[in-house]
Amino acid sequence: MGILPNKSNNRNKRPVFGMYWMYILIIACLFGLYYFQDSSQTKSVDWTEFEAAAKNGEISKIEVMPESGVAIGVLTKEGAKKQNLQDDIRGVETEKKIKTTIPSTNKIQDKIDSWNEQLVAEGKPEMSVNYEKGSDLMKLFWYFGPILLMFIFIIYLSRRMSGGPGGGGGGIFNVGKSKARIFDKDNSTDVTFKDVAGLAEAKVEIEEIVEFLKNPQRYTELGAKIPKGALLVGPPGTGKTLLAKAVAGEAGVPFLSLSGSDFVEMFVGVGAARVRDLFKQAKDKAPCIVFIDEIDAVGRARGKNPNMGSNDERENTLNQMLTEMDGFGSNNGVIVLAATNRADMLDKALLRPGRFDRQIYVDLPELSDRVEIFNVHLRRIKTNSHLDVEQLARQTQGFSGADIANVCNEAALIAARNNKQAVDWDDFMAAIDRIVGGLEKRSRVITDDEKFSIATHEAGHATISWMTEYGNPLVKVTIVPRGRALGAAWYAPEARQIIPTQALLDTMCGMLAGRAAEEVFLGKIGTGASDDLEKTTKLARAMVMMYGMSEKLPNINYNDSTGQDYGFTKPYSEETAKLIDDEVIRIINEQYERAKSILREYASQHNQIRDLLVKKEVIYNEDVKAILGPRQWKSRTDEIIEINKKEESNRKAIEAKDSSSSDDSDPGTPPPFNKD
Ligand code: NHX
Ligand code: ZN
Repeated sequence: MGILPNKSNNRNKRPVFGMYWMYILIIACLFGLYYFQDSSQTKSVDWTEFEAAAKNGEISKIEVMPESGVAIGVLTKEGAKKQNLQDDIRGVETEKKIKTTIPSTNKIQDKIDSWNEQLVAEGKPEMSVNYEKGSDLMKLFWYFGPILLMFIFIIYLSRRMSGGPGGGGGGIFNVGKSKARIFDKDNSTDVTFKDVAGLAEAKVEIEEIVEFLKNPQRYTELGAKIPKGALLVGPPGTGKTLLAKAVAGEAGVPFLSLSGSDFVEMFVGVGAARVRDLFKQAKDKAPCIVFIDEIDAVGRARGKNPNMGSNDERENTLNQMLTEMDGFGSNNGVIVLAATNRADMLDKALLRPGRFDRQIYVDLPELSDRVEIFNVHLRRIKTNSHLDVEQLARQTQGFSGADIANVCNEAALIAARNNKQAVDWDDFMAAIDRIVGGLEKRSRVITDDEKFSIATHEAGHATISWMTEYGNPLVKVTIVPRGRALGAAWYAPEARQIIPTQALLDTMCGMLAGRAAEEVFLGKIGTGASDDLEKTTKLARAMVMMYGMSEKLPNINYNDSTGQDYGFTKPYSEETAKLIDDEVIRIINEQYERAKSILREYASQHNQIRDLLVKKEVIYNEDVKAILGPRQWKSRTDEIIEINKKEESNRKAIEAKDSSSSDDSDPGTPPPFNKD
């Protein structure tokens, strides 16, 4: 994976080579500077001249470098005058020196000593001697060492940036190159459409894109234009990237994959340069597919007020992308796929015809899809032979494909931890609990008193959800601490296409039931219900502001689905704000009172559930059923399963009929015309 083909490899190397010349140039300049900026003037003299100067007291200091056999004398003012070195460079007072080669290094100290004796005798100041170990070269090193180290560090950094998986376009001097990873014949993904479970409709659409690339003439002959781009939209983990990978695996054309955030860099203009480079690369390789994951990183709607300014760079990148997509003709075989989970936040210009004109929705998997997804992941896992996959799918309402993969893996881990031969139902249940609720914390110390309150709270949830029409079907109730929660009632939420008002009210009633039970049966309330209250309040607010379901503000939606903030200005008046608040409070109060009255009505059953909870810590749907009796209302999930079964048997019946009757008559022949 991630190996770039030769062509772009060459392209990436050239600038790096050029850089070496630049480094050399810079180093040469520094050397030059060293020689010019040396603040001393040095004159080379022969030994006799040097000796004369020393004896005359014209030297104040001698530096001896025994290794190179050089002695340098720092001249006094008079000495400098004598040597004609008195000119100061640019008015800066500098040290003037004379330099000579020493005839015999080992006798130099004796010589200097004798000169000094003579100077002292004449009443002149002594010369100080300084032996320097290093040669000129050593000095140079001390001077340039730090700079050199810095350069090595920079080179190392730029090397590292260009390295790593994907390799392409790295290095601080290659910022303008696109970072696309390329999959082609030599290194393709081994994902195919078979690995994509569920997503039936999305698969059809995307298979058509593969068709466009494989035989474009079929479409162009009829005058159809081949679309330039398709947007995969859906919540995280639903398999957008997987779909794209499957396209790569199936199409048999090169596939350039990169993420929207790859365009983002701190330097100005880099994003746009990368977009340009990407499309250039794509055109070279046409027919091919470009896949941009998380396109919202660049494609978010451009700001309305330009003086904000902070996102200029992203806008440039987006503009460049729009231009590029307009720029290439529709029939040159480049199709751009992009994935996002927030299509509503994307700039409208990206979505107009000629750019990403097709949107492929990749939704959370439905029940039957989840069965398929489970089957795909269970292929790799050694499971107990009688694992009920359908039941697993029922218990994972609202899970994405990635979540299901996680469940399967977690279940296998749990089974392995317990030294099991195969992964069984309990492991899957534990895995689901773990993923939804976090780690179990049996070590948390809970007093009997607290246990009683927790059980009261949870039994309240259980009772209400059982006794309301739209209450979610209960799976189990537990008072074993898990994650941040001390106890929980677990439901298998029902996937409804349309949610009636009453369903929202019942849900709120169920969420308030914990607090209500505390009030009714304990006579005091605690802090624990904060999360319940938060969810309830959000739901009540959504009812008023989003669904237009309140009495005083019916049919009004103040929700902004484009994701752009109103900032400080609200689209409604102060009076309306007050009305909203009043309605939210009214709805919550009503449901709270309702919860309390239901709890009072079923007080004995509630108390039975509570006591059972205290005793067993975990109770299941059947236990609650034994106390409260079977629910009056039909579960929608059951209905769906019935519908699915009916459809399946219908299909089978038709198939059987087709295969038996296909020889007898040709159903494709239209009935003969009747001439009057
Ligand atoms: C605390 N936790 O924070 C303790 C440890 C009322 C019996 N002092 O409503 O556990 O009080 O029906 C996600 C999930 C906060 C976010 C659970 C944020 C729990 C849970 C506080 C049961 N079950 N409350 C519940 C609970 C608590 C809390 C959460 C969260 C309790 C209640 C937590
Ligand atoms: Zn609760």
